[in-house]
Formats: sequence, structure tokens, C-alpha cells
Amino acid sequence: MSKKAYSGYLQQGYRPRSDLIALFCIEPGQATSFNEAAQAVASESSIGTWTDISTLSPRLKRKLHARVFSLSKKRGLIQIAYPPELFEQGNIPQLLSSVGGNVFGMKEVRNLRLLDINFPNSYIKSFRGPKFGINGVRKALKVRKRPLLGSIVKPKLGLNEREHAAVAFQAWVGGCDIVKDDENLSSMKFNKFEKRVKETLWLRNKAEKITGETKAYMPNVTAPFSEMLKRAKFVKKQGCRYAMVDIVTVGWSALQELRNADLGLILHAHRAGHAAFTRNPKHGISMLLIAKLCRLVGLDQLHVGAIVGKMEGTRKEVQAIGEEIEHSLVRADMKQHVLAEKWLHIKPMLAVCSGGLHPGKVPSLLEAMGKDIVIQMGGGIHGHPLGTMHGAMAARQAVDAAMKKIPLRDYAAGQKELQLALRKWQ
Ligand code: RUB
Ligand code: CA
Repeated sequence: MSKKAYSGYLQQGYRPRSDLIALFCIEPGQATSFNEAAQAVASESSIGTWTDISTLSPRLKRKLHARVFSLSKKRGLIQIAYPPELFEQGNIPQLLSSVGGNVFGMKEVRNLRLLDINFPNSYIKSFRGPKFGINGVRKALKVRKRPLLGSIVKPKLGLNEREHAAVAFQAWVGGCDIVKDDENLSSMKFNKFEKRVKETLWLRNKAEKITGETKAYMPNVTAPFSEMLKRAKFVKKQGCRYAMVDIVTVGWSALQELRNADLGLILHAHRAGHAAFTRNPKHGISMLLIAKLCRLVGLDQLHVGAIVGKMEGTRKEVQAIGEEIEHSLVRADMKQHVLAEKWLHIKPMLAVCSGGLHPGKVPSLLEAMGKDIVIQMGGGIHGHPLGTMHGAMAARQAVDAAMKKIPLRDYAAGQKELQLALRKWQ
């Protein structure tokens, strides 16, 4: 590689104005210095390549090159400023092909992690953001203060349409606000999408009548895009409030299209597969950034981790994601690798805590994440010794206890369902 080709991308002390800023953690590759690696990343993610080229005039380079303007070799952190002209408005795939593309495979870096991006106002303005956001979801479900309670029909695959609907019904009647499909349930031989949606909404209506509460179903519309859109339209026509989508496997282009179709559905984002690139703390893309992109695109609620559940994710990381998607002004926190952000017109997105939760975990979850969350339990409801309905009752009792700040053990004294749940899992 020509070291000369990657030179000229370092400008410490440069003050970004309308630039897009990316925060990376870098571990240089063999025989590469930290500064060289930083410049190689800035070059390849903006306008450069491995050798000098006659087609890149000094004038063009001056105008469009990215600048490494902050370096901390000790912490392995760099910040790069990119001229806004390098990014097409409202195009997430193009953004990631630039700052989250070739750079991850370059020999100049052994490890590279894209931690966060601060977007220029002009870029943020080119997205719609969530249609509903936290307030819109609360309004639709008529739940103002407490966390929303959700369940995932389990087993994740295997039930037929009627069995699926019956499980959802039990969860609603027991006290869940929302019931969702699991990430790998779409339209199966044994459980067809349209039939499932019809059967489940039928029992949703019945559950609403019985309980006097608003109940929601989140059918998983994940599929190749044209089919996904067809399913989302079908769902809307059937009187459903939500659609759920697997964000990583359908991809950014499909997500943008789904949001821009503006069907009036609350969009629930499941992140199955994110850990393939978010989990290694040294390499890949942070979940925080994935969450920011989902908010820009305009999904209404997103799985962010559960801290006390079955999936990886430290308390601080999950809290930082929760704050990033909820606040309109985010302050920089370099300890947590968070850049400042002004979200302008973009509404807050609701955090979904899920994965390995049961009633016993509700108070600590609420303490860590606040009450603007969806608490989802699959196993933690359907695994209740008395079955799904009692499991949902136990979960709702745990939410009520936590809202009243009464210790679960005390609250459970008068509530058989919660007592049994605590006995099994605590
Ligand atoms: C929940 C479940 C969800 C996970 C995904 O089921 O399977 O798919 O929440 O993880 P259960 P994350 O309650 O039985 O564990 O929410 O971290 O993306
Ligand atoms: Ca799941």
C-alpha cells in the first residue's frame, strides 16, 4: 500500500461545522502506525484509495476529503469529519457504504469499530423519523404512565394459526397490552400469514371486549420487500395497529421503503442478527448507532436489550441506547462512546426490553430504564406453572407492584400468580 496515498487526511485541531462526524475505535494492523491507520480509514471511507490517482486533483481532494481531527492513541479513539456533500440525503445504505463499508476489511486495521455518528442538521432533516413515537404509541394503546406489557407467542415456530391466536388471547386476557409474533415466524406451511392475522385479530377483539382495555397484535411482516409491503397493507386493512419487522435481515432499503409507504401502522423493530456485528467490542458497528439509524428512518419501537435478561448488553450500554432514542437533545459522553446529537423534528422511539425476562425482573428493569418501555416476556409468561393467562397476570402484577414501589415479595402475598412465578424463577 502506498502510505502517501493515505496522507493528508490528518488535521488535528480542525473544527467541524456542517460536517458529519464519526467516532471510531481503531486497532492498527501489522506494520501500521496509529496515525496511518486513522488516515487509511478516513481516506477509504471518503474519496481515497490505496494509491494516488491522476483523477483526483488536489482541488477536489481539498474540497471533499475527510479529516481525522481528533485522536487518542491511548484509548484507541479517533473522530473523523466528513463534508456533508459526501452523503446523499435520506439514503442510509449509501451512508453505510461510506463510513461503514470497505473500512472494516482493510489491512491497515486489525480491528475497527464504528461507535457513533453525529449527523448534520441538513441530513437529519432529510428523514421523517417515527410517525407515532412514544406518545403516539401510548395514545394508541391508551396506556399513559406505566410500561407497556408484551408477550411473544411461544413456541416461536410450530403452532398453527388457531393455536397461535389462542395463546395470544390468553396473554391479552391475563393482562398483556401487546402480543407479537416471533422473529422467525412469517408465512409457514403450518401457519399462513393471512389466516394467522385474521384469527389473532378476531381474538384480540374478543379480549378487548372482555377486559375493557385496548389490545394490540404485532404481526411479523418480514419478507422480500414487495411481499412485505403486501403483508403490511393486508394487516392495516384488517384493522391492526402494528407491523413488526426484523430490521437486520430485511435491510435498510426495505425499512426506509416500509416507513415511507406511510401506512399508518406503528412499526416495531426486532433486531435479530444485530449481534453478528455489534457484539465484538473491538470490531463492527455499535448497537447505539443501529438504534440511531432506526430512529432516523422512523421505526416507532426497537429492541434495545434487557440488561437483566438472556442476551448480552451491559447496563450502561443499554441505558445509553435508551437515552439516545428517547431524548431530543443528547449530550456527548465520551466514556460511553456517545457523541452529542440534536434530533430536531425526529420523535422519540420507544425502547423494547426483551429476552429472558420474567416477573421477578420487572422492578430492576424499571429502575434502570424508566417507565417509557415495553417489557416483553415469552418464556417468562408461557412458562408459568399455571399457563399463559396466569403468567400474564403475574407479569402485570409485577408491573403494578413496581409502579407502586412495593417489593414483589410483599405484593405477591395477596397474588397467587405472582407468588408462583417468583417461586419458579427468583
Ligand atoms: C424473547 C425473544 C426475543 C428476544 C430477542 O423471548 O425471543 O426474540 O428478545 O433479543 P423470551 P433482543 O422472553 O422467551 O426470552 O430483545 O435482545 O433483541
Ligand atoms: Ca424471539
